[in-house]
Amino acid sequence: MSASAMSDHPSLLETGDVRTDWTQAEAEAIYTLPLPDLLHRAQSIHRSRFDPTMVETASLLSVKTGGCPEDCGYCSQSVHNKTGVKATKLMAVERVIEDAKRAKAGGATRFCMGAAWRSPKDRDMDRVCAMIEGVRALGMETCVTLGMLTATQVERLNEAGLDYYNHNIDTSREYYPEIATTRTMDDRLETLALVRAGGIKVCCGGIVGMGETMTDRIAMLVILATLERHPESVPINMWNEVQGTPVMEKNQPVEPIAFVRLVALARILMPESVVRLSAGRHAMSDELQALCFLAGANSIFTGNVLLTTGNPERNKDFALLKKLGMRAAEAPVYGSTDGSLRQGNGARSRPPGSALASGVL
Ligand code: SAM
Ligand code: DTB
Ligand code: SF4
Repeated sequence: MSASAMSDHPSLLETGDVRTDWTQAEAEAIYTLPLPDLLHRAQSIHRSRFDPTMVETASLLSVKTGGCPEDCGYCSQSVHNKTGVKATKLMAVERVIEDAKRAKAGGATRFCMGAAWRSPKDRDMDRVCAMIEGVRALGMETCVTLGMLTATQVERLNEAGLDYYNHNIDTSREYYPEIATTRTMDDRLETLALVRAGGIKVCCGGIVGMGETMTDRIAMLVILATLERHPESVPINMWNEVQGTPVMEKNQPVEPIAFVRLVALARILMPESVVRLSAGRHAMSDELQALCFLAGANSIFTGNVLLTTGNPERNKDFALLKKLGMRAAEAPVYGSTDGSLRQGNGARSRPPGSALASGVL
């Protein structure tokens, strides 16, 4: 290597051991590497754990929309924001399973169900658990995002066979009070710790484009990468514009190369995690998404609606993957060979139809 920045930073030559002691300074040094060095390092790590041509496809359904008491300034579903989103009741189990069947027929391997709650009521848990059992019986991986949980609720979800719990930290500790005041970063971390201790895999990431600085974005990834165990799944959302939210006033479109750098940083800090290019793809060019895949992103949501906002048409996504010589994984993707086993739950067998990924090296 010529006199590139790599040689000035011996620690940057390391090749992707799983570490949980990252510092902000180290992360910033990686983030600011010359782009060729940054992408090379991210690709090398990505290839050491995953098939770089394979992308996981997940499908998302809002099973309970709107009317949420939390004041998250970015969200269409908060009662504090005048966004025109109509509040609905928790969906019937049968309708959810119909949707999951359609998602499976469309090739999705994971089905994620979201509810606009601060936390679920115990009386909601029976129905949510029935949804999880029904989706699992189709041979799909399950993920739910329901807000804050108690240890008993985690136990119930685990008994229902839940694979992943999504609970995002959303931004840095410093910027958090700017985007929500009815809950704190520590509340989020508490639920994440309960989920982890309960033996359910963790899906945790955040949002960029809410007026935060580059330092905040990096700090958010450092929080994730210094958890006792990295989240198995890391969704990176580009804020999807929602008229009537406070974030609309402060949002700053993220410069595309800065976004690619962030994806590469996530891949480098968390080598075995699946990094999902989540919300915001419908505003991204094919070229930007391609660069994100090169930087180590290996999961997307498919289907033209996320929870309440837009996502690219399925056909458009599959055309893009084809153009790039990439493909959707037909079985769940894991970043390590023991990824099929839950922590703290013994060697439970996988749901029918799932196998260790063709996407795993
Ligand atoms: N109420 C639960 C909670 O907040 O944990 C689950 C549903 S909430 C909508 C799930 C996640 O969606 C949020 O944590 C946030 O990261 C993401 N999100 C919400 N609105 C978004 C937007 N407009 N653009 C991008 N991501 C968004
Ligand atoms: C995540 O990180 N992104 C998804 C999923 N987890 C639940 C949600 C994106 C929501 C985008 C805004 C909406 O559609 O309302
Ligand atoms: Fe409610 Fe979740 Fe939206 Fe916050 S992000 S307002 S908790 S639905």
